[in-house]
Amino acid sequence: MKDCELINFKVRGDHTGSLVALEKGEDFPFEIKRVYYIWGTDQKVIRGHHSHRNLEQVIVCTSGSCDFILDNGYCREIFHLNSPAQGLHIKGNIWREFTNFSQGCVVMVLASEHYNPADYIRDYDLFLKTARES
Ligand code: T46
Repeated sequence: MKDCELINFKVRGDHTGSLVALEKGEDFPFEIKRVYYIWGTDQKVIRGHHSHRNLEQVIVCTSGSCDFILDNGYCREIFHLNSPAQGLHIKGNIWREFTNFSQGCVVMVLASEHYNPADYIRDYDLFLKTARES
């Protein structure tokens, strides 16, 4: 799906364990202005239910697994995240829902902008209208 892709991070480390470093300009698509993380969500809960007007994010499941259901207004695609060495890059107006959280799942999100409630589109019909106009 356009504007949504999985990024494979370069994994460093040695026999003591693995390490991923994310630096602006080096294997990372934008300047990070905000980091947040989500944990303690029950398996069947569905989070998200929104899109963003002007935000890029890279989403990493640093522990456990979960499913991201992305919708561009025409089709839906499910991304199963289960590796700290992969990030789901989302840019543009993409409706997202995420669910199927494993025990101990931690989702870390790297965002291109500061938190701004006005950037959210939380009405699905409005999302469809804006997605199909662009
Ligand atoms: C997204 C998905 C993947 C803040 O105060 N600051 C923040 O930076 C964020 C992201 C949230 N909040 C507050 C707003 C709510 O009171 O935290 C509470 C939960 O946020 P929300 O219901 O938006 O959480 P999710 O899991 O539905 O969505 C979040 C992000 O908001 C969203 O941008 O793409 O994770």
